[in-house]
Amino acid sequence: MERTLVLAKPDAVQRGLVGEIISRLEGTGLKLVALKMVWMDTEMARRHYGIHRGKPFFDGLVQFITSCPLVAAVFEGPKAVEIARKAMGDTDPARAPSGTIRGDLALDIGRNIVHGSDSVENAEQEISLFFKPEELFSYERQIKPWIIES
Ligand code: IDP
Ligand code: MG
Repeated sequence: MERTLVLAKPDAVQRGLVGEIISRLEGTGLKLVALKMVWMDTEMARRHYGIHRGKPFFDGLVQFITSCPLVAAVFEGPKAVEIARKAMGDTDPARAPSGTIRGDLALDIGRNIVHGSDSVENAEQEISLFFKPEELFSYERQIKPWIIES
């Protein structure tokens, strides 16, 4: 089953929006399989955002993401990567539609409150950066047939 990494970023922690972010993603029907608070260090941040190294916003992004603890979660389900990113909306909150997390709760691309993996491959790498295998839970939900047809 597909998994994706979700981060309620330091701005979400500061603004008291962690519960709302997790709640909106739970509401999609995706299954929460891991959750913890993490204070990223510079090395971890540079690894997580390695693809953006050299871009003008990179140093500010690393500074921001390490400035305060964040909350990391793993959600699981069919098309988890795509479903979670759709719930978050575009990277720039100004372009994110109403009804999405960023569209409703953020204003600035540099303070867009949430991260979601952008591919299944990247999700696997990102999850392994944040979580040990034993921190990912495997369990059944009785409600599953009411959320997933087969
Ligand atoms: P994503 O978070 O929607 O996947 P990416 O393009 O991967 O977007 O960028 C990673 C993060 O870098 C964004 O979520 C945002 O926090 C930050 N970022 C991206 N572009 C800019 C920018 O132009 N200015 C400031 N921060 C940016
Ligand atoms: Mg990205």
